[in-house]
Amino acid sequence: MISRIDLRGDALPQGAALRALLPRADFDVSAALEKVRPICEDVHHRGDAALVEYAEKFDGVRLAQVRVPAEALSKALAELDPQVRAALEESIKRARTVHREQRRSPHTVQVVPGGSVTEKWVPVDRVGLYAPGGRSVYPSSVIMNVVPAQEAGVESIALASPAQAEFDGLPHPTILAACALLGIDEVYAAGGATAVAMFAYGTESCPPADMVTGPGNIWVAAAKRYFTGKIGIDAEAGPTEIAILADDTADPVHVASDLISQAEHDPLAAAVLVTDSLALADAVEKELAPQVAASKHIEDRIVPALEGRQSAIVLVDGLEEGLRVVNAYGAEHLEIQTADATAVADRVRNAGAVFVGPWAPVSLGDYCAGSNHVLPTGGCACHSSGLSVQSFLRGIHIVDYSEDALAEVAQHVVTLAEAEDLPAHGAAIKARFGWKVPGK
Ligand code: HSO
Ligand code: ZN
Repeated sequence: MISRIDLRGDALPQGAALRALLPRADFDVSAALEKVRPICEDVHHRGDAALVEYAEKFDGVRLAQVRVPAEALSKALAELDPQVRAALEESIKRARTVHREQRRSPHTVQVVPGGSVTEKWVPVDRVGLYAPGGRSVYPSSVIMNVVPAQEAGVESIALASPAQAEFDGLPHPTILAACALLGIDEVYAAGGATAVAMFAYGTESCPPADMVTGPGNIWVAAAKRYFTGKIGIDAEAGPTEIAILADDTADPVHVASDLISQAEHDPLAAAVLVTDSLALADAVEKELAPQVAASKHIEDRIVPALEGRQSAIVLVDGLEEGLRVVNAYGAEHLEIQTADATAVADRVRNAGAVFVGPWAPVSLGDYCAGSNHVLPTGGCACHSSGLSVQSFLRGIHIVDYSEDALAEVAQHVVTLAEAEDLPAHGAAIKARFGWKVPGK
């Protein structure tokens, strides 16, 4: 059911060579880009009319309007199962507790007497958040996007999620209820690339946004790539990934269930176990079969995900090698199930989020740890972070120099300007001192 990659024996290669030995899905965003380009441009030129047409084509439903009426939001909240409501509220509370601490205060550095640089943090004015709605209807992702934006102080927050035929062209009621719980009243029934284009260009019913964040399928990722440089995006999210670094102290029942938990998302989801224990590898493999058989999304997602080339059990000589492998892989989620898991986790450099020990499974982080579940995939954890308050802030330098402070450094500015053959740069200094360099 899951393949093995045996890296025992020989010395492990370095960096990219090691990465090339590790499993990963093909996620060809550039091919999808060609397909989303005309759709995005159509939304640009025809606005709401295009959104209505695409909802009919892709979601099989005729929209009465693109913007979700306020009554639909309050109705969804009123009809929400009380247990789901309580769980969403707990998830929101914990996410707020963590994200509130990520706010940043302005910071001033006195470079010289009379010369200072302050960095102030300003939230993006308006963001569009995307919550998927096809195979995956995740109110938890609404929380993971909305909470950091709100805690960052973003004033205008809109959310889009695909129209659902079974709900008369509205997004899924649990998505709407989550919005209502979070105080988001600007919601649109728009899906995939069309939603990203709606936020990027604006339409008659939706003002344009400065930034779009949120998970999604390959079409959402392609649309985000299309708009890179025009608006802010968080990341091109790919299929979800779990890597587990485990030794012979790990419980194979837990390891197997955690691998399956993320395989459940998508046939392209990746489940990777890295271990120096052949006994654990065998036990996990044995344990997978009955657990998979007892799961829900067996044939359409879990089996193809576990059997796909993106998933594997990777055998290594020891913990040191295991750490090198997981650092080269840069998983979206990395569980450490080893002796002294805290010390091992401390040595992880590349991962979207690290889950330490037997009581912190990825499912906890998906819903109720307080951490964010919008995380870098596809190895992007080697250079990027998950969604946070910081994602919605811009740091602006405020440069404040007095006449004396400028005079003191004027010669250096003029010298560097001349060295770069940019004399007008130097002239902008001299003009302030009677066309001379002060002190000369
Ligand atoms: N594991 C997914 C997020 C999610 N899980 C949503 C359940 N619902 C990507 O981090
Ligand atoms: Zn998940």
